[in-house]
Amino acid sequence: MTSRKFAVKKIGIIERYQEFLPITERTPIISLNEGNTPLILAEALPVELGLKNIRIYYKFEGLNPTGSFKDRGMTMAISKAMESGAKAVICASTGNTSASAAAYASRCGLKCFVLIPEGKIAKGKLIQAYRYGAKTIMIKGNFDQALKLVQEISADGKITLVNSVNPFRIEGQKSAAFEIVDDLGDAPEYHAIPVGNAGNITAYWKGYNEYKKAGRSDTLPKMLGFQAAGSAPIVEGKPVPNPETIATAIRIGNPASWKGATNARDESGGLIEAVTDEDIRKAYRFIAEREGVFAEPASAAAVAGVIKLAKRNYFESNTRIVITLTGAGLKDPDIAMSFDDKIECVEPDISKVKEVIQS
Ligand code: AN7
Repeated sequence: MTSRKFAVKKIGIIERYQEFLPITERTPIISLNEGNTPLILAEALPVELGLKNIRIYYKFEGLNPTGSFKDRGMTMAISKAMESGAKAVICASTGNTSASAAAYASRCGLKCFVLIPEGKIAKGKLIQAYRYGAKTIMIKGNFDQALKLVQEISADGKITLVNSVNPFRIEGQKSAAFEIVDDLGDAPEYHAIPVGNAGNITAYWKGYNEYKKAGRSDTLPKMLGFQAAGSAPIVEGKPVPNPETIATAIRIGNPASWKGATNARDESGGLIEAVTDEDIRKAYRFIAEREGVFAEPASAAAVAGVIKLAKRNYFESNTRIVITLTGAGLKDPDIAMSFDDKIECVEPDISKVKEVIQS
């Protein structure tokens, strides 16, 4: 047998951006080829909003291996956990973190425990954690309570916490900002992003700053964060004890990276505002029906935010807006099917089918 070269090189965010990441020769790279997600030019949205000379892009993180941006942080957190000899990892989650942790843990034989709020996590995410083989535990409570529990459980160091309070998560997630600058040639003028536990807005701001410092970009964007109105602690300036929103991913009342989010907002001259569930539902349908991009409701919160700001003429012309679409639409089939435009079901008869086509 002659040895052969594999045509496909494994390349995830750690290999691509290693000089910006805290890895060593001894770090085992646990990867599912995450990152390198497309920056998709919005066609319908700027027209709908009457925005001339403004380009809007969707950074579609739903195309990561487990369908959300969490994979960027998880490849780092799990690789570092393996480097340190960990045997098990744990997280609290509104769904995507648990899906990602479960996948990366399964890849390297780590035990994984996930705590999720009962009844308030999208079905696809629950199925992911469970099928990737994590020990999945439902809590009769919310995310904030679950996070407190896993922090206590991991405090003695026997089980590694992989929520975004783990700094390696933020390190990995900042790679999305690098990719955007690599694609655009510089930072955009505005970056819109949904805010839940506030790790991601913190990570992007860190990424943009590090890239600028390294001479890879000349400018920094204004960071525009959006929370759901029923779950908007940063906007209200105090924790929300019983957060509610249809965007269950960001149903978080006391974000761990609160300070990181307000720093990003203040240092960048941006803002953090709330959008209603109704606005989220509209934006969610718009990007699917008019742009061909199916993202989950939490992601649509950032689109709703850009729509809200555009309506009050917030954006300057000759600028670029990047919107992070954090997760895939297929994760939440219940929301997808919750609208009035029901799917019709008819007899297999040509006249019946034609009736529907013509209606
Ligand atoms: C699709 O999975 O917190 O502000 O436990 O899944 O960094 O928390 C998910 C968060 C936005 C908010 N969009 O990001 C979890 C979790 C989607 C998300 C957010 C989440 P952060």
